[in-house]
Amino acid sequence: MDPRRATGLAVAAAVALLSSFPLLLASSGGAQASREAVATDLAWPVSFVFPPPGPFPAGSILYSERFTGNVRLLPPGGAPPGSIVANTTVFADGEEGFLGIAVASDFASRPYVYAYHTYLNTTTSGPMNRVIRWWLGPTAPPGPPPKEVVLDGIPANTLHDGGILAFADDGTLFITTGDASMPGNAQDNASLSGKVLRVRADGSIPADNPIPGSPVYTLGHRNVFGLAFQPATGVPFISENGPTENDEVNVLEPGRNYGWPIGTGALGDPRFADPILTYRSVIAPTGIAFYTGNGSPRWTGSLFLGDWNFGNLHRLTLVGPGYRGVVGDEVVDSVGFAGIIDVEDGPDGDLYFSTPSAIYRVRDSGDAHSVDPLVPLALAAVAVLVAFVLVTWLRGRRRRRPPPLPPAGGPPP
Ligand SMILES: [Ca+2]
Repeated sequence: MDPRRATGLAVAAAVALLSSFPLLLASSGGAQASREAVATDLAWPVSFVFPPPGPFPAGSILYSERFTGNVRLLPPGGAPPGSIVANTTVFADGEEGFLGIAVASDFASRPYVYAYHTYLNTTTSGPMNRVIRWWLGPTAPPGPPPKEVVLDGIPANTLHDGGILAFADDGTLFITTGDASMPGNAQDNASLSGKVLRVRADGSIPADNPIPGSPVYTLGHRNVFGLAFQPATGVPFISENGPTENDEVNVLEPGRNYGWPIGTGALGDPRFADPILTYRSVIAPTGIAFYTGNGSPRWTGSLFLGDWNFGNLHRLTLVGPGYRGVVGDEVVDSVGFAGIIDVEDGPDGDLYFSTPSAIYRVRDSGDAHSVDPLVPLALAAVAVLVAFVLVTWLRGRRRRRPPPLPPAGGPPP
């Protein structure tokens, strides 16, 4: 090899290694957030909400307990686990149980708490998921809060039960479901499996749903544990769990098909809506929330996403029309495996998340970078060393090369 070409190759290798630093920085994580426990020793707070002030003091948290069927109230500064304000009988196996909880923006005047839970259906003698609501306002006569069924008949299974609830700005309730281990049902609009559903607060079907008379809003989902509305546009975003690859973040458009089980990730097929972000190696994404507070100004407008497999809290920076361009994905906090379940934007300007045993408050610690400054220096040293070894080796090879052979075809002179 020509020595100038060899040197050029070595330099190119070093430059390639060095140029990967911004990527390493962008995808690395660490303690960019400071974390404070709000409540510990909790029993699986799968979902929590901050109800608007009214029936409960400002800053109160209502949360679901996955195995007990309890809704608990944790007032600000109150002792965990808080008091039981409602209960339903749950069937809990695998991913089943008491999952989602939600309140509408008119909670102060209409104090309904909504819940998504698995129960044992006596007609089918099997588990089923449904959405119920309790009235937490004054009751007469006194007793447990009155309970109503909002939407029933959502297939349940040990795996893939979805179960996240959230109200849109227009007062409609969005409900995420899973494919309940029957992947084909995600493509069948007659089934409530593998969908995102939209109903009115009383469970009736909005007149402007994409399929007349049906709660189906989008189809082709495998299992959805995260749902949040972009604050400027009101458009719903979801996180979605892939099988052994391709976890997704999707922007929901009414009536669109998100591909499962025909394919996952960006399919580039006009029949399907592509995700705005795909994790090729699965992280098991859970709760998502847009941060609107001012306690951590650098975070304002970002979409936060929790994951189960690593317990990482991701901050996604979104740009462009409809906030569909993901230009940053930083891990700002991490609690390890059996990680984050719900992520919520707090009314006090801070961000919150839950784990199987706790609810935490997190805030931007103000660190410029979450990466140890020694990491880029060490990588630069490695790049220089690689270049040096490569050049030295190629020069050595050139010196050891035997003298040129005489031209073929005749005896030596
Ligand atoms: Ca998809």
